[in-house]
Amino acid sequence: MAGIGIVIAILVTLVAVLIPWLPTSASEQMDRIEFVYWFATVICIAVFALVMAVLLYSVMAFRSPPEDESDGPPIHGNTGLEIAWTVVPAILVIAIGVLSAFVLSKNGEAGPNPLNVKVFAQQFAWRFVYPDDGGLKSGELVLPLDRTVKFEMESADVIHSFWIPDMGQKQDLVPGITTSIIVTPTRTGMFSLVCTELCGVGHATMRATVRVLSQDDFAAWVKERKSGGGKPNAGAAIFAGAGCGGCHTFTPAGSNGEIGPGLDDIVSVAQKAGRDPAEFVREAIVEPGKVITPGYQDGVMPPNYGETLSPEEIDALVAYVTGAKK
Ligand code: HEC
Ligand SMILES: [Cu+2]
Repeated sequence: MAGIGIVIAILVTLVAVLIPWLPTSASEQMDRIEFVYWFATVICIAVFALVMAVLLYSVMAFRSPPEDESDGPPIHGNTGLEIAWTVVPAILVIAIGVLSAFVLSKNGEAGPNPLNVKVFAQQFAWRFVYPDDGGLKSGELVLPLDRTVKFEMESADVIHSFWIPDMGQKQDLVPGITTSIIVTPTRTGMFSLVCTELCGVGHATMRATVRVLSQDDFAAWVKERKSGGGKPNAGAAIFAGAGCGGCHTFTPAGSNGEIGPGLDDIVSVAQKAGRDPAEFVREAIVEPGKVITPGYQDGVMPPNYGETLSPEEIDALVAYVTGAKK
């Protein structure tokens, strides 16, 4: 019986270890979440192996011969066994519960000096604001390595949900309230932020890139973005800050989003349609539902840039996208 149990435990362990069920952890919080998973998985493997060993052994050892149709002997149970199979699982479940509660509370700790980042979600785009860095705006989530980040999140319309799979933590954004979540990145590189709450037709496209930089590179990025927010590149800063690059490929901005049409040839697209490029782009930004680019869906591009951006910001953006000035 012990032999069967060991074979089953080895087989199931191989399934657990050899298949990459989870992404490689990129945050302290994800490390703790993985630990809880492994803790529960080891318990599950032990219980599964024990139950299967007893079951398979019994099927083979107590098999009745084909001609035997008599009833089995009446058995009244076994008090010792029943206590054991009630108490042991109770202890295991409580252990998983206590460990989970501990990890949940640890993962909610921001520490003494977190970097604050505000997250704004709306159908179907993410925007990020860095209040500690003079209200810097970005459509890409850029984070420093090994620094705890506290996200404060708001939704402008429906319920969205913030999830960076490699970093484990997940939190809903609910209209009318501010929710928060803590992440401490432990690996540099590019990751994806996805919306995990079905929020409308564009839900599947509601993604943002997450870039984790060393602390020095992060400081350099902040500096560059702050100086880029001045007069000459105002359009570029707004393009980046409003999240346009998440959906549109635009070479001057270095963006490669593929959810909306590429904007590199926007001037000739407008001219072919017999329109003034600036007017065409302005309309596309302020009233995206008015003319839908063939092959793309209505209702994906956020409809309220006319309200969230000031008239000067829209002017700068139109000039930038049409290449009117650098
Ligand atoms: C969530 C994705 C998304 C975001 C964010 C987004 N767009 Fe769009 N955009 C689209 C889609 C999809 C279309 C095509 C459908 C349509 O015309 O509404 C589009 C169309 C356009 C067009 C017309 C293109 C053409 O070839 O006709 C322009 C110009 C444009 N967007 C500019 C912008 C700018 C500038 C921003 C940032 C302020 C922005 N978009 C943000 C998805 C997005
Ligand atoms: Cu969403």
